[in-house]
Amino acid sequence: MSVNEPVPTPLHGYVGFDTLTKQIESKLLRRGFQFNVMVVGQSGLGKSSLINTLFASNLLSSKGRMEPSDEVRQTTSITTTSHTIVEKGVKLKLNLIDTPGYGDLINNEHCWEPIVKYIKDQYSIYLRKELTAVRERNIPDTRVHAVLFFIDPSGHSLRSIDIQVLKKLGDIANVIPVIAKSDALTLGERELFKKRIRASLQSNGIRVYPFDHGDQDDEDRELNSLVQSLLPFAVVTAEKTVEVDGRPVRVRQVGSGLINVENKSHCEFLQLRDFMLRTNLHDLIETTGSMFYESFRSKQLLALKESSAKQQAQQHAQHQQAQYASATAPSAQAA
Ligand SMILES: Nc1nc2c(ncn2[C@@H]2O[C@H](COP(=O)(O)OP(=O)(O)O)[C@@H](O)[C@H]2O)c(=O)[nH]1
Ligand SMILES: [Mg+2]
Repeated sequence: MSVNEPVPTPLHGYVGFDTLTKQIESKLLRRGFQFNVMVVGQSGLGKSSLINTLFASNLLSSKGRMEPSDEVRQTTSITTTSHTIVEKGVKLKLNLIDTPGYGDLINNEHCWEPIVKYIKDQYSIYLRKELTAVRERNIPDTRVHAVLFFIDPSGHSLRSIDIQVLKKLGDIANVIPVIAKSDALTLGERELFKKRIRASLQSNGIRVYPFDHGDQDDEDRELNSLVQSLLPFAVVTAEKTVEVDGRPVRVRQVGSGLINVENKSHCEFLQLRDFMLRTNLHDLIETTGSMFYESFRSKQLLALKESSAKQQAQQHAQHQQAQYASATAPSAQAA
């Protein structure tokens, strides 16, 4: 045994450090958790409805709830709403970032710019706070932990604008693609569409969440490959709750039938929710900090270092020039 290796020593009485995990838990519970989700996709694809169905609350207003006389709402700027939801004592502070207007126009050439800017701005804000001399103990986290990307249920393939945007977003955040309003497709069409989308993501080198990274064990990787083979989640959102056998069931009326959105054979809403909230919520938050923010941070700091080195070299050259000029000036020569 090397000198540095600690020797397992038996305890002769109860010390109490087994409460460490409880101490951490109660501190975390008091503080709560921050989770920031962005939704990206054309108007009317059910972004607001999916957020409301995911968190089983009425968090974002959906067009479906507006009066028929209301004119079509098309916000073009990014809007953020904050909510706190509590489940069995666990407090989740939610920031919901809506990007209405994405891809709605005929010319969508630059429609992603505000979205990419928003994501990078949050990294930048966090970095500035982190670099101040007197740092806050808990820096408020507005970094986007998950981007739900809504694909039109056309049944054909991804639009070229979507490919471009997915590429850009996949490099800077955790992107989870979903097929919106998948009740528009038959099960066969849905499978074919999903297959085509996966092929398109792969051939375009688009990285979507989940992906393998160094911090994972075999179990994580197994879950990743299972979810990767399921992407994108074909979702249907709920519009009402009905009672079936005395139990509330969240459904959507389609034609004369009802779709139970929590039935795995009807759609993949449940798979998405379980994956996003029950198994990978912590990993989404963690990878945003340890991978995407870290990469932004190192690029920024490197650029800062380079520009200050350049500035120093410039100052040095100016200083030398000034010295040479004063040494060769007529007054200096005369003296
Ligand atoms: N058929 C169908 N309609 C949906 C679904 N999700 C939402 N909708 C409807 O689509 C309309 C627009 O939904 P909304 O959530 O406001 O879309 P957003 O503009 O993307 O936020 C509303 O009338 C919803 O009821 C779905 O899964 N299937
Ligand atoms: Mg909306």
